[in-house]
Amino acid sequence: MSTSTRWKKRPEGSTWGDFGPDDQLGRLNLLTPEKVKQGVAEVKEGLAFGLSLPLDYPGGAKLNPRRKPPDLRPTDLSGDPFMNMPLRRFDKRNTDVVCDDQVNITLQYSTQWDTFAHVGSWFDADGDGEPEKVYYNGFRAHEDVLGPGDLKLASCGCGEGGSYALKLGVETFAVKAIQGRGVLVNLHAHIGNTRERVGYEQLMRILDADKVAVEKGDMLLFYTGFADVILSMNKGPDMKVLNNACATLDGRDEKLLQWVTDSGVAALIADNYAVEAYPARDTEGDAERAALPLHEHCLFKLGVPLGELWFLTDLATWLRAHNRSRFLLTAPPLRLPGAVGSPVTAVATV
Ligand code: UVW
Repeated sequence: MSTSTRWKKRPEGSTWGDFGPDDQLGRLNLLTPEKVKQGVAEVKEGLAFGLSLPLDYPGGAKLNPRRKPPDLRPTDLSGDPFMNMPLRRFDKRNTDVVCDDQVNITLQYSTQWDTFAHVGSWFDADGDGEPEKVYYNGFRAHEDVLGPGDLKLASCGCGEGGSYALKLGVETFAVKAIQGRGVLVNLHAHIGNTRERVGYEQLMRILDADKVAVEKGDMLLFYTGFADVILSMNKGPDMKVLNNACATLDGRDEKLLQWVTDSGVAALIADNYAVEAYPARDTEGDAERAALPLHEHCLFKLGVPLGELWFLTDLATWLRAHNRSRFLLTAPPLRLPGAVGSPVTAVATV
């Protein structure tokens, strides 16, 4: 392990270096054995809630044209699709019938984790006056996070057109496993289905009204109702409705960003598209800054993973009916080396 940082300057208000010069886990370091025990202490009924949408929702590619629904196919041996395949084809004595499939999946199409390799920034980490493309803790584009054409791609067995996060990839989250205490904020109970950008003041009012306490190392989940609207569209998302549906966090609100820093939350998760409003910018002639300020703050500066498009409805309904907000959250991503995001089938246990 190196003792010196890979940067000379760190972004103002960042945690770079605080968890060590080589850290790739950020605030997930706060998911200590103590934190897991605090989560386990919230298991009183033994009821488990699955927190994933069907991974073929939202449906189509309208929510984000780059992201396509999963394409599921049988594996195939010399042109024979392995679906309902009688193994007697290979040996007359075999009685087995076998199905075996594969998927081409956009990792951030549906319920997902964003890693710290998902969003970085132009920043002068070398202190030489020239900004470069850099990620959490000073990891570099083209050196640590590789894309098409990067020479190092060959070292990870990728073809020229491939991509591979040598550092900050989702496998680091998978090895950590991501388990601890979850705390749910029910924004939908206060805001309903109207689009509202929730800033610091409003969030504090809601936490206060619902007596929700957030402590260092908690994973914080926001139920907005957005995933319910998506589900109601039956894989035909209507962007006119979705662009104006349900609460989002206001990433432009500096006080909210400061609260994310001060609260010590280990992860931010929502049932909506990007946790924050996207695009955040809504005025012409705005100053130069991130299109996704909460992403920049969490993924680039603090090392706080973002969970998006989770299915929180059943959990939120149960918690509200039982006057509770805390639970055990278990949410490992796929252990897929080199990926910058991952589907997640999280479980909340109350
Ligand atoms: C975007 O590219 C908008 O990413 P995310 O899935 O994090 O919202």
